[in-house]
Amino acid sequence: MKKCLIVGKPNVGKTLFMLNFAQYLHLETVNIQLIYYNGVIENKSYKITQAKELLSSVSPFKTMCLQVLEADIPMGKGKQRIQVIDSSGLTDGIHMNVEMRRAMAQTLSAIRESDIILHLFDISSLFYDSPDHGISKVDYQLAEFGQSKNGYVILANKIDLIPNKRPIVELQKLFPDHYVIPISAKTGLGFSEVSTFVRRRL
Ligand SMILES: Nc1nc2c(ncn2[C@@H]2O[C@H](COP(=O)(O)OP(=O)(O)O)[C@@H](O)[C@H]2O)c(=O)[nH]1
Ligand SMILES: [Mg+2]
Repeated sequence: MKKCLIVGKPNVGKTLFMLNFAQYLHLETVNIQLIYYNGVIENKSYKITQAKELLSSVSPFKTMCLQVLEADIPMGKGKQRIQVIDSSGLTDGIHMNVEMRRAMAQTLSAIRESDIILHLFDISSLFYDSPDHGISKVDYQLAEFGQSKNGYVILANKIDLIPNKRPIVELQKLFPDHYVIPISAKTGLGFSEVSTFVRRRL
């Protein structure tokens, strides 16, 4: 089964995206497999609404393992089952907390093993005073890695929070070689484009 990994810095909306995208793909209940860096696996089953309350949060670093669910991507008259994988946020430098370091290392190996990489940015938090608009090194590194990968795409998330299109244009300028899809993990805007992107790479 093809693997579709969601990556990005903490708090950009990875977990909310996974759950609302699963709902968009008609899942009402999600069976989530939690895979910890030490190999421990837990299986949980939630209603989507319940999962959103429990798993997506205003406090960063809520997700400390890989969270895997299976969903069907529509393909013409049929569909294809894929794994959608939510990961722990990546940050620059070496994190103080050893558990976090291990969770991030786990995310890095998942990047190598995945067929499709959805790289999320929080478009509402770009600032224009610095030349790189406050985008971190790890985001640039991921984008660079993405150049060698056909299934890599940037998702410019939280567009429901921006007053105009400028942040989207600026982000596209920073990553001219990549396809950027504006989305809102909260409202579902842009989900059909994401679904089309995924379908074309299966
Ligand atoms: N307004 C808005 N808030 C969002 C969006 N996506 C995520 N959030 C909020 O951002 C916070 C972090 O989301 P979460 O999914 O936990 O981020 P993660 O750390 O990347 O998994 C939560 O409070 C979400 O409700 C979005 O598209 N629009
Ligand atoms: Mg999360």
